[in-house]
Amino acid sequence: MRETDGLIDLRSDTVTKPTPEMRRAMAEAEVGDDVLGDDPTVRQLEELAAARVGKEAALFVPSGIMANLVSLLTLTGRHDEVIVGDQSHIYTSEVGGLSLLGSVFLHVLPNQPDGTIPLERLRGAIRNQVYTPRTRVISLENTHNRCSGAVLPMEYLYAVAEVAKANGVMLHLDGARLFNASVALNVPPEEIAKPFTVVNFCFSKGLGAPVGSIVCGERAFIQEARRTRRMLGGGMRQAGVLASACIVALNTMVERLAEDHALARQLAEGLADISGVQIDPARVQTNIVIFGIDPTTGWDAPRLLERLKAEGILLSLSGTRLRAVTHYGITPRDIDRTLAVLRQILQGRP
Ligand code: TLP
Repeated sequence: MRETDGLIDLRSDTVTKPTPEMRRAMAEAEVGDDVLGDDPTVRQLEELAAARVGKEAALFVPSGIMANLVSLLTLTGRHDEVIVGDQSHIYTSEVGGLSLLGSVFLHVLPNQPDGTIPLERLRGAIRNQVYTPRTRVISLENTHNRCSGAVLPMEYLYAVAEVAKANGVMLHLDGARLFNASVALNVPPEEIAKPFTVVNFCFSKGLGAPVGSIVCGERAFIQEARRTRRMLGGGMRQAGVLASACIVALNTMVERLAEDHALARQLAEGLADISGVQIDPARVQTNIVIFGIDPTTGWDAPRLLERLKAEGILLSLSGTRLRAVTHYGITPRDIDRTLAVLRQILQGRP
């Protein structure tokens, strides 16, 4: 496994660099103008991705945010609303784009620490009166980034699907890290995707591709989604150069996600042993570790972040807490060093 160029970069699994096999595939990719439908490598990726999640068709897009936008703008219209969790990436980190671009309301319900939204809250929130917006979609996130990479239980997905069906509402999955959920549960991705009308996932996170996400659903939906992507300026020309790396990601980088999960577990358990760190290691199921700092240590998250940076260890903030994400290129030694440095800092004076 590769060392991370001196730095231990745990800011995100988006920091991964393409593998040698990806770089070779990119150099040799057969390409065409994808906006004109001419890129054979993009076609191949879309077919492969659709099959992997058990949907009819798929559409390659530049980013996870665009995947969410394309999915939800295509499913909704003016006066509609989408139910999302208050910790969802869509609500916390996408600049309100769906409302801004689509005149679509976000109906925000509290996420539980395990990433779910209670069923009774969902049922109670669905509305379609002449004086209300019309609930069109419930959007879930799996794994759940800000809930420490929580995996939504399969029974929960099916229960939400029933609520949605009973109320004529569609179901969308922000599956940016769908394959982390699949590996953690040992459940094939198509089973996780099954209850959802539309599913999107990212190649550029734990799967290590440099760029790219994908939207998957029924063929007629994907045709419409192509129009939405065009509107957003997301049509790409010789995109096979990127899609080729995504194909390698799907074919070679899924099973190794288990290594990231093991490292995250090692980190979470080590952190639980450091006085001043607030963490429930049982919450860590995949590759995201989120932890608080007891203020009586004299430290807070932003200052600790800076101090760690000076030691060559990069973390990020998740609200008022710290976040470490494991990924391709991170080694058990990196985790040991991160724990040792943190222990030293928190035991010393700020
Ligand atoms: N998440 C990024 C940051 O924006 C926080 C990260 O480092 O984790 N859905 C989910 C669940 C995500 O975590 C992210 C990115 C996205 C969508 C957006 O993906 P991109 O960055 O490709 O637009």
